[in-house]
Amino acid sequence: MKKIRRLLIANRGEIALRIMRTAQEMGIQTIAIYSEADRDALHVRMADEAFLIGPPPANQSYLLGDQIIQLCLDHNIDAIHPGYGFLSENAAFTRKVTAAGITFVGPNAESMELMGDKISAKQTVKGFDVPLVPGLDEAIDDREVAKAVAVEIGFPVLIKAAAGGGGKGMRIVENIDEFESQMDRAMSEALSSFGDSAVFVEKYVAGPRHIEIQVLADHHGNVVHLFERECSVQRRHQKVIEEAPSSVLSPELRKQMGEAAVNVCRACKYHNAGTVEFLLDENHNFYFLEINTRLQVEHPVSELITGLDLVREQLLVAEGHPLSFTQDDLEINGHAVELRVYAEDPANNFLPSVGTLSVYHRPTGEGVRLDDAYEQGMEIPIYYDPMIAKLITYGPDRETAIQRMIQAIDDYHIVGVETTLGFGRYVMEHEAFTSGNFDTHFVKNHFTPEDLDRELTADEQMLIAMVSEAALERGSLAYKAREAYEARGESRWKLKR
Ligand code: MV4
Repeated sequence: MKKIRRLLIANRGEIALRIMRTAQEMGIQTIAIYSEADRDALHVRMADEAFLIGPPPANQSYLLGDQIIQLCLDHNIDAIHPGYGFLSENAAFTRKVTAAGITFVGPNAESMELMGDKISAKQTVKGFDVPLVPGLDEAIDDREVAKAVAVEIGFPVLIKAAAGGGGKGMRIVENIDEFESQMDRAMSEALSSFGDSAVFVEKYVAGPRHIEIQVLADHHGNVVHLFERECSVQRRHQKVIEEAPSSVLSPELRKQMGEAAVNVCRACKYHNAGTVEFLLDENHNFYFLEINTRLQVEHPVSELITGLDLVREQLLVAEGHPLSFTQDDLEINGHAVELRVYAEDPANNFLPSVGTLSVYHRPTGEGVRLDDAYEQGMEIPIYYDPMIAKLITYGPDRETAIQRMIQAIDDYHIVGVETTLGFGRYVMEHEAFTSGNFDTHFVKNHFTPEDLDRELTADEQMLIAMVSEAALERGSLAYKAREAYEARGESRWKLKR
């Protein structure tokens, strides 16, 4: 454990900027890496030093662990912060970093390995007072044995791939007649997707909420939780909106889930920041799913309600400091909501919509935080995640946070790509969301593209007519006219009333 003087951020985009901001506040020198697609990116400009690492594809740049380690050795760099994605949950990389004498700002390789596999995660937490979904905690390949287990658990059951993640390789089985065929499919899917046919069987929890607990553990045996985040509004396992606290947890349930999350950390000897994921069923039973061994995209909502800077805490823990507070020192203040703003078209099945940000006007105001890495005129590269920004609002209560979110969405002008801003506005005004009565099926149950509609003014309609006419006559002029129209910043999606 040693003081961090020079920190390499093995990431890009908003999270690289987010990490640099805190590191610089703490007097730590920041070193960026970048791909050829990111020569003009803000994380390169903002860092004290920056190194080109390779061509745009991540496997030729941001994922080149050995080169990144060599760069640290060559340039006297003490520590690596991996951010999220890329190398952040790669146990082999973590092990090599540590072996090279470099501080990895995150948990150790052993807890990543134990928790990376769903079956070993279940086995690890056994005996640590962590509630699990009824079912198996071992891989099974005998269909008859598996069927008997399913009957015992009771249908519907869920067959999951041991190596699976993000919902891949899961099969719901409604009744015994479908069991064998679904098990065969699950196993061949698991083999082709993960190179491992191991599956296990669990009770299917219908209509669950996804509640996760932020945890923080130092190297001196102190583990605390920073309460929950509600992440049920997601689409195909991609989170869209997160908030803290959840509107359905009683103080008693919050305490129980927090303690279970701390127990998960103790079970795998966890260090640094992590997130323990739970399912919460309609009767408010909760079940451990997995632990994400990284700083998460949605960490800002926890920062806003606790007043902590999670990156600062991560760096202090990595330097070997004990946590400077106990569980009893922590309390929830206010309410925070986050919207992930993606360059995706909600009207077109959320297809990526990359291009140049011809207009980029950021919202400001009381209780508004925007974590982004773009400026007007920049291009969104096709090589990486199409997230443009995280729009986070905070207020003394949930209603205020939601109202501020709606206002901030209206003040946020993005032209040049389609975005999920209008979709976010739709959710913020939806009765199921405002009442707090929603689950992981919210988007599927409540959203169709027809819910979004453009509100066009008379002169916009006129302009479109002119543009269309010109388009018929001469191509390039039409393009210019369209650009002029878009530059007015009025092509945002709005809620149909
Ligand atoms: C479940 C479940 C219902 N019952 N397990 C999806 C991702 C993976 N980490 C676990 N997932 C689920 N596991 C049982 N026994 C429902 C889901 C699930 C889900 C979980 C969290 C957030 C969104 C989800 C969307 C669909 C299904």
